[in-house]
Amino acid sequence: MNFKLTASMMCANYGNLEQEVKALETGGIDSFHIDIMDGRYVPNFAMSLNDMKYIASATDKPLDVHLMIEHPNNHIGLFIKNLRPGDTIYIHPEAEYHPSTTLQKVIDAGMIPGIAINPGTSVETVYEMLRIVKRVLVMSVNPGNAGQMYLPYVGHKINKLLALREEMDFELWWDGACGKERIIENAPKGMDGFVLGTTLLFGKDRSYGDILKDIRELKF
Ligand code: S6P
Ligand code: MG
Repeated sequence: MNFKLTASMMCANYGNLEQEVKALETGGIDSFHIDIMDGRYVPNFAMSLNDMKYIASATDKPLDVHLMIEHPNNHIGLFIKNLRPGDTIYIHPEAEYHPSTTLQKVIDAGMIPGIAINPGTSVETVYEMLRIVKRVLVMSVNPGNAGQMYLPYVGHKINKLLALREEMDFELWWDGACGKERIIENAPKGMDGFVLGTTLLFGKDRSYGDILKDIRELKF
């Protein structure tokens, strides 16, 4: 089945970030998910610009930058400047007065524009933006922390978004508490990718390569 896997780098071991990046690459990860937080839009500070720049310098794989910051338009240039064409930038529409203006800057820079949809945000609220973006990140936990419990009501949103994909062109990705059950349930429906954090990938006593291989060999 053709789905992608990205590693949530806020869950990585910062004692040796270079080794983490290399081990994930060798293990077959498709991209690196970078959770940028400002302590205002979400109640945490996870990764910041320097972490992102370092990981960008340490890999040729795409970066998948999830901005959990207020008014991303004020700072979007900093991120664009340090990323490559083909990298993805997700914003949270609630955090912006004019999200489509911000997304246009991402498009103009040759990057992939995305929105992240919080558990409490309905598909209808972001409907028009689905025409602009190329990726939709469905949050199945409230943004801000790794290691949270999956919120089951979010599952209903997936079917709605999959139906809308018939008329609009975007990829659908899962972020939050992603376990094997979530992949088994959603990959066959056509979900394009999954963000892997503490639930499935980090802090285990197996290599990243073994874990990623198991996921790719899941039986549906
Ligand atoms: C949450 C963030 C996510 C987490 C991811 C961690 O604010 O956007 O990307 O890092 O959910 O995975 P897990 O399996 O620990 O929930
Ligand atoms: Mg994220």
